[in-house]
Amino acid sequence: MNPKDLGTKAANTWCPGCGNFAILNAIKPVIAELDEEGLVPVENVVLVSGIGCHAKIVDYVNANSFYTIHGRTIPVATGIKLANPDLTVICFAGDGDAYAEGLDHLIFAAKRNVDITTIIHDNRVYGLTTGQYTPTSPSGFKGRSTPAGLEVPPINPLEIVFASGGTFIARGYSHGIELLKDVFREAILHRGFSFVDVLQVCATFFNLYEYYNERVYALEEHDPQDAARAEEKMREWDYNSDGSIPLGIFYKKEDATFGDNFVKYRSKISDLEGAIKKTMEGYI
Ligand SMILES: Cc1ncc(C[n+]2csc(CCOP(=O)(O)OP(=O)(O)O)c2C)c(N)n1
Ligand SMILES: [Mg+2]
Repeated sequence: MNPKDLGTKAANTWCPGCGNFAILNAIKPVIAELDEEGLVPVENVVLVSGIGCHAKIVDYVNANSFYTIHGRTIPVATGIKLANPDLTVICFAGDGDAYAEGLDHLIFAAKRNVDITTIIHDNRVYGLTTGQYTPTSPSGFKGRSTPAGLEVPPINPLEIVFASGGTFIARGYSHGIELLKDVFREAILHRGFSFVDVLQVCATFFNLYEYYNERVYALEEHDPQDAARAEEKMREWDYNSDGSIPLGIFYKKEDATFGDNFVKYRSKISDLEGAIKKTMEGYI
């Protein structure tokens, strides 16, 4: 399959220079390649998005998709995966979507190890609603809702997902698509909850290209199974500092998924139902 076959006729309304183009141009060849290799047939792919500039990505990829409401990308994706475990479910969420209104869902998906891939378009701003701060906006950020400069420090989403039990944690950057492609491919193939925070520049409301270009580097000779080292790397840049910004796969671990545990629970509960019925029969 040619990535061009995954294009649609929908008019693209992202601003010139938007980092979402890189995510779109990275995900299409990955989906095409996985289909070509027989690893993930495209008809089994479901894309799920929230509400925001990022969410429009599902209009631009010719695959099954579901537009959810703001902040509810992950629970809808979880339901789809539980209902049909044969599907490969990929979420596209914004930083507002996943770290503000939907943060509880992110934590629980990581805790439960739901077998879905979550790609966060982390532009560190509410793009669609024209420039309010989000949980990853740095201190001092001046936007629509904080014209005098934000006084609250940002969260580090990688550490939150790690602390919650996430089994695949990565960071990408929307300048250049090769690293994004590698990370997306590994994330989709990982069995369990895959989390990719993409530093996706909003050219209109928070243009960080220069800032990132001076600081990003790709993780090399890093063992993603080394949890202590992974955490150290996640802390190297805390979203508010001037430190170097590592990109790539920080952490990876094989573990039972929510689906595995759900099946286990179902069989235990049916045994229990039998026992309860027997006890009740004694009373009737
Ligand atoms: C339930 C609900 N809450 C709030 C909104 C308003 N709203 C729409 S998009 C958005 C923020 C989008 O920011 P983000 O998720 O970071 O996406 P981006 O536009 O930056 O890609 C908000 C608050 C809404 N549509 N629905
Ligand atoms: Mg955003």
